[in-house]
Amino acid sequence: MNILILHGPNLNLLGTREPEVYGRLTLDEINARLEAHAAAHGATLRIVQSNHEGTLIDVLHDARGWAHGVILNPGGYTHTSVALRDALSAVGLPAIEVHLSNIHAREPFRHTSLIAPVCVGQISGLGWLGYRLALEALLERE
Ligand code: CA2
Repeated sequence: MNILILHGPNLNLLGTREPEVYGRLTLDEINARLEAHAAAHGATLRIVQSNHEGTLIDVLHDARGWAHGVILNPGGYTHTSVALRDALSAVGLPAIEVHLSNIHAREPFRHTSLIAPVCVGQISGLGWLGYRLALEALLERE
């Protein structure tokens, strides 16, 4: 099973600031844990981080050709990007939205996700573990 993991804007800064909100792990450390979990379950990951909306959309379009599922943390685009939602909807792959922090316990502008309605589900507030749980969920689906 091939899975795309997509990290949105500013997530490359993980581990450098705001550990009380986003945890202490760097993005590379999170990715290494996910790679280890995937390998143990015979799954292949492609992991991409981008700070650019268009790049995230291009990567989603490309995933149509090879991925069986998508795990994405759209970062701030969660709350603003109709274009990213349209792209995810267009590719038609099962997707799980992940947030490190609990977006529903934060500022009101973070309570709405434009992406969640085109996902199988959303995991929010469980830190890096949310990604692993999303991976487990996608692996169970097939
Ligand atoms: O909780 C999440 O995972 C978010 O997707 C993170 C986004 C935020 O805009 C969403 O509302 C919730 C922000 C990512 C910023 O990442 C940073 C990491 C370290 C230091 C500063 C920012």
